[in-house]
Amino acid sequence: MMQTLKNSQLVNNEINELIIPHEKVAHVHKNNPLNHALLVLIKSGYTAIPVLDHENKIQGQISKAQILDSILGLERIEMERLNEYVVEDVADPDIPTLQTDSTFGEALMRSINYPFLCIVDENGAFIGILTRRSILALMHRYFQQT
Ligand code: 2BA
Repeated sequence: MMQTLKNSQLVNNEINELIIPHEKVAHVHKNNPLNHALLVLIKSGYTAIPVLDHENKIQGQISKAQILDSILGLERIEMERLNEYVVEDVADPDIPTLQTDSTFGEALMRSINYPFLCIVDENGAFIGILTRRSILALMHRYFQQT
């Protein structure tokens, strides 16, 4: 079974259908003020979401924890700093990206440390995300079949 999974290309696999497309992914732009990012995170309910630039390229991800950490003063949470920073000041720029022809094995390995993976096209433009949930769902389906 692992051999089948290793050899399968995302593009040829049902997993391609499991990508949550760009327009359904909650995201922020790198120049957005931090208070906007916190609003999007709270409203969407997600822990972390992708950060894009104006050319639709992935710039990293931002989480509620990073935002709270960045406004933590010595004695209190300094809410006023939410207007002083922009997303790229606090976002994590080092997140892995996959292309649609990446192997399922790569996706599986990356999802060990990352709850979602950003999928980009050949020009580096953001296509959507692959969640750990969809990767596990596909694995589960394979296990049931074998
Ligand atoms: P978390 O926000 O930490 O969410 C962890 C898991 O909790 C999700 O796993 C999902 O099973 C559930 N969950 C959380 N919020 C949900 C909601 N509003 N609706 C339905 N289920 C929800 P995954 O589905 O594997 O997602 C992994 C991570 O991918 C999420 O971590 C979040 O950081 C990101 N993510 C998922 N869908 C997203 C979307 N449409 N826009 C932006 N980010 C998304």
